[in-house]
Amino acid sequence: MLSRRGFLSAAAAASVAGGLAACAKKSGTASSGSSGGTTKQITLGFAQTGAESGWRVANTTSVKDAATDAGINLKFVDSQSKPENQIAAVRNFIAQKVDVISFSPIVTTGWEAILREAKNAKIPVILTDRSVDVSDSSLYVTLVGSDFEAEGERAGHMMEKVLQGHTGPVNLAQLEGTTGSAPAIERTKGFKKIMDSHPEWKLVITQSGNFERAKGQEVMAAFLGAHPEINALFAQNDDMGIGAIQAIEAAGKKPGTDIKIVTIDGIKDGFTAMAAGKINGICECNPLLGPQLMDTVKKVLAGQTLDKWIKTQESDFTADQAAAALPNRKY
Ligand code: GZL
Repeated sequence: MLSRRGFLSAAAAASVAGGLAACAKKSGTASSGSSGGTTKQITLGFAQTGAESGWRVANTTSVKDAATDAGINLKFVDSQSKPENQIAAVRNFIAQKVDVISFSPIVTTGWEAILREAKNAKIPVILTDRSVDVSDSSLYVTLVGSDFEAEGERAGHMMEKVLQGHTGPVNLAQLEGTTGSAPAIERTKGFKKIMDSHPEWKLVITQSGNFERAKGQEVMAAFLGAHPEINALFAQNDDMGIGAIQAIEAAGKKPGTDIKIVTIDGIKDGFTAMAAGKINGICECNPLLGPQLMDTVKKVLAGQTLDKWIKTQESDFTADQAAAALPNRKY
């Protein structure tokens, strides 16, 4: 199985090496549901992961609002965080002969068969947010989303910044996202690169909090029971970090002071916690992918050749920037 980075560079090489025909095919120049790009309204089938976090709720709003603005008929399914539901939704879109299918895969594996069914039905697939591990790069046209490994590295550098002036051992805890999901796999990988460059950092414990606030609180409480020496936390999304704050305070410690905290996403609640000094740094992961997705849908149906990965732009914020940034946060 190719890694995401290896897989994408192979796909890019393939297209550069004269695979334009393949790209045209990948870009889904025609679809069984379209009438050759005339005035027929585009129908997009979108299978969302669920509503596990503030990030996901903002992402859903962005997709729905952008479909309305673009005049695209959106068939939206909430997969309730169950991969089997998501696959069933995609199969249903195929049966309905939608023009394009898009989804944010809950986990990276298990997609080969259903993506082949979509390809055989000549319905182009656009991934948003998260990627899949497949051996055949033509099974989807492109991914519109963030570079999660880079986000993990950014979080590592943010932790370096936050720990400046810290003396003594660094006893790290990590709250991972949904097991088997691209963001969890790749953020862990990116953060580890930076962590491994610091012999004085020790990862005392790591476990999934499933990107959920309540689970983050539950797991962090267990962490602190087993390792009271923890003095730094990397939470792979704001919601788990906010849950962890509740556990840290329940243990009689000061989040942001006794335990330095770095998270990823940048939702309003994360900025509010950071403005209160309870989170020390946030690496943004932009959920507002709707407009980019609708633009990509139209380009695919117009037969345009697209890059295999359309990356989203995002920034990093430290606690001193939180109060000023908060009023401008869009999600
Ligand atoms: C990242 C996205 C992750 C967010 C979480 O792009 O897949 O899933 O970081 C969300 O908040 O649940």
